[in-house]
Amino acid sequence: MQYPEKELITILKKNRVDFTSSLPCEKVKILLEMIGGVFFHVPLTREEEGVGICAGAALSGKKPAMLVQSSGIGNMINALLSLTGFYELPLAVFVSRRGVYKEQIKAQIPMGKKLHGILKGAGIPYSIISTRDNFKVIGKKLADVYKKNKIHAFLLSPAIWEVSGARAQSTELRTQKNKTNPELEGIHQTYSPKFTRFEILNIIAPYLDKKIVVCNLGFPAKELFHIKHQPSNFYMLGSMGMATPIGLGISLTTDKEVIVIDGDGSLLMNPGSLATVAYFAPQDLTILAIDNGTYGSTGDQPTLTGSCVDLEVVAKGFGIKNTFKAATEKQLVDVMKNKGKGLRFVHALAIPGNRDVPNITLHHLENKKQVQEFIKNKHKRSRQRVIARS
Ligand SMILES: Cc1ncc(C[n+]2csc(CCOP(=O)(O)OP(=O)(O)O)c2C)c(N)n1
Repeated sequence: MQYPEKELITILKKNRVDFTSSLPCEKVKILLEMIGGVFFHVPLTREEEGVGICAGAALSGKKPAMLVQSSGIGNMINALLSLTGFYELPLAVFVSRRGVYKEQIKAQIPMGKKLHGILKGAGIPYSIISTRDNFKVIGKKLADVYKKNKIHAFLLSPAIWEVSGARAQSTELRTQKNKTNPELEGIHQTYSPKFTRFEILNIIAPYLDKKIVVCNLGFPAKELFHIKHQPSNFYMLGSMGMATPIGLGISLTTDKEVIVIDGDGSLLMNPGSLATVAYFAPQDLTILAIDNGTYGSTGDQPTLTGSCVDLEVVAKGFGIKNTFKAATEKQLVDVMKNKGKGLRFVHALAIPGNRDVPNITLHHLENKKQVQEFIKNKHKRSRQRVIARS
């Protein structure tokens, strides 16, 4: 049995990496778990934040390394150039490269394919690590990173982890653990939620009927598609953190009710969007944050809502006046049923866990077309109503 995760950690240790930070990708969930156990590790809310934290650590003489998904490079590039590169600080970036090898999620392809070009254009050197055999190059490049104060990206193919014995063992353990002990503290402990995201979606599904629904990426979108597809559902497949901004954009430009189904990890990646929402306070927008205290879609790595953050307080702090907590079926139904006009933030507390549903079969451009047509027809009808009344 092979354990590529352990081999990589040994290389990091040999090169005296002593500070790590990460934002999860499903493909490297075992490696992430191990890194957290071995090194000083900062779990991030956004990849860009890690560039700053690692720069600070490098100023104190540490040897930092990050582990992120290829999409996360998009969030990091400015800070990599204008901070790490500009001040000649060291940073090793391990990238879980998506979109090029047996990729099931089509939205990963644009960033995955363009990654070379983006790094080349930015002048950031990189090594392609397609198999364990390529691990040989990592040690030498790492030594350079810390000796010469350089950035280097290591593009890790998902093929490396396919052969890992640790992956199968850990998935089994995790499934057992989630059923019994979600290990959440803070606000989750106070409210003791009972439902998973899938169960919450099932409870609220009747109240989504014919509303414009913008749904968070990953399992939330897949589960909603499975439970209740309708032409007015917009499913995100990538662009983590954009559910609430997309909902706001629609809400500002239509007179129809919009419901955003967002997640704790995604809201923490881009919390400023709640401030923008509060400022504009659209007439008919509900943000339903399903907070399972984890990055559920990538293997249940804890987010900070599982310990110190209360998203309802965050929303209130940004200026959203109408906020609710919902942890029971009655609370969920009441809040979805009793819809007054205006902006609402619903903090739906959940336990971790995903339902094993198939991928979305609807083509993303067909999805876009259906939503656009729904919005256009609704507009036409409401304009006709106005004309009829006058
Ligand atoms: C920029 C970026 N970083 C990381 C990912 C990988 N990723 C996809 S879904 C997800 C978790 C989202 O968590 P949350 O919003 O809490 O929703 P949940 O899956 O828990 O319902 C992550 C980290 C990504 N798609 N894009």
